[in-house]
Amino acid sequence: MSVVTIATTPFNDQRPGTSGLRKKVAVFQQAHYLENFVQSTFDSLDNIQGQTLVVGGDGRFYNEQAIQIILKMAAANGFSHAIVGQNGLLSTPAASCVIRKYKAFGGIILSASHNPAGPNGDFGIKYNINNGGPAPEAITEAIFKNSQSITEYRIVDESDVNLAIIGRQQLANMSIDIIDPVGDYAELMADLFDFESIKTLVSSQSFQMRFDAMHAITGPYAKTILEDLLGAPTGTVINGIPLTDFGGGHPDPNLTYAEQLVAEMFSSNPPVFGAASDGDGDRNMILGANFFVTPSDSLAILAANAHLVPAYQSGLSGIARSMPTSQAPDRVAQKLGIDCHETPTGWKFFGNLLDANKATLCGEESFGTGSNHIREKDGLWAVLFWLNILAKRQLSVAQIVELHWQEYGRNYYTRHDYEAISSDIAKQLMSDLEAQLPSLVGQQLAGRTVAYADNFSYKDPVDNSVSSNQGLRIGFDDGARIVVRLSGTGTEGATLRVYIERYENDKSKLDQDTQKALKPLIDLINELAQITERTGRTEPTVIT
Ligand code: G16
Repeated sequence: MSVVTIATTPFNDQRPGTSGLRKKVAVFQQAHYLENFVQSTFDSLDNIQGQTLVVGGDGRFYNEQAIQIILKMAAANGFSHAIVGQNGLLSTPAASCVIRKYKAFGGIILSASHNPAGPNGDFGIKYNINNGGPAPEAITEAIFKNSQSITEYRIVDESDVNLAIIGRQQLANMSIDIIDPVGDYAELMADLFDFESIKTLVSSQSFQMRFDAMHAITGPYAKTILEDLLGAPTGTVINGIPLTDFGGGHPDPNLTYAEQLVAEMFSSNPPVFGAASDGDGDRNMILGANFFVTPSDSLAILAANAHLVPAYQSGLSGIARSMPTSQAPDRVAQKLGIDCHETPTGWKFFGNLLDANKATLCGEESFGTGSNHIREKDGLWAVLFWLNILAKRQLSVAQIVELHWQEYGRNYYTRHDYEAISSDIAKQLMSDLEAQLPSLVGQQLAGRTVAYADNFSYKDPVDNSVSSNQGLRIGFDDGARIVVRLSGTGTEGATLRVYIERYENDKSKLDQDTQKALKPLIDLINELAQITERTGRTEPTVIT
């Protein structure tokens, strides 16, 4: 076999963030940059000889070139088999599904999620373990450590693989199966949900829906599942052709970036159901006619209605949410008599809970929801879950949410993002705010008493590992909370995220404007952290 060993030197910026390594494309295109990270990843894994690796990505610029390099390095490092999505495509949830279904050793997913793509955009890479989920911190830290001392990498000197043709090929000692990226995933969805009821719903004259794939990976998945298998009319899926630059857009399914869908759903004659997914297909946004469902409420509502879905009708073992996600799911868990686990931001923290059957449903405020069917969050899964509920309850999205608030009370919730601010200013803001925290406890602020103020630390109940420094929290005696943290997924300067929530159970006060309902808390954190003075920003870049 034609293995070549290439001498290299370390790059100092290869520590994976919230979800893998994300950098500008130009950074990845530097000589040896991708290779160093891939070799550091393989070196952090034991016993890869003779194993199967799944490889695929969201189709963004540089996806195919990166896959050719990764396959040649996988062959040189001893993998005997690779499974690759046709044309290098696999959504993140589909990659998780394929890793689990074919009992692969792990997978490499190429994506920078919702970050813009193209030659001047972002690229990303992450390693997933054999449960189909993102590598835990012990592995990501080992990768980083290896990347700091790497001196060489191994690659086979062979011609490129033909990624376009489904079937088996050989690359040195490694066989490669190029698979249909959609098939296994669509089969799994059909196992989980009541497709017959959804078919009846989506084909009825009174039901119109729109799914915005934002020119990213979910186009082919949504077309196959929603239009071909479930019979939704052609045209239900918009922006359905994946483009290497996502059409110049920002495929982040939120009220700011999913402009076309939002305009239609808030028009005078809107469809009754709208949804969007992101670059790699793991996020979702759910809309009704003139109605936005916050991701935190969505998780709570899925949990409260899970008995209507075949896969979950026998009950949930627990729920898990990230710390900054609102406490709406906690109320459902309490009613169901199950635990609601609170983890740091990052889907990787749910893996152990799902594997140990301590949680069935998981979710994050960052437009991610998922379950134990795979080990990634899953955009289309959430859409199908909502369709299944709508089909069974025969109510509108707004009615379902409002009835939920009537029963459980409402957690008013918002996130304010200040993107691309100076890293130094952001770090100083965080450390100055953290220094104030001890003195806040017991104080009366924004009309309520501070019950606790700390930097969140998480002890995994399965392996007892501890992750500290996971976000600053100010909690009040009435359950209101303010959380401040820096994003771990940006590639330009720092992104400050401020999360604000308060609970309301007065039935006459459940339909207030969110920003107004939270104004005293928004003003408070702006003052405590001196956001405008320090960043020069008078408004957040994105409000969700
Ligand atoms: C990733 C992670 C999520 C996280 C989100 C935001 O999502 O998988 O768990 O909530 O980033 O993280 P941060 O607040 O650190 O930017 P995705 O969809 O970008 O892969």
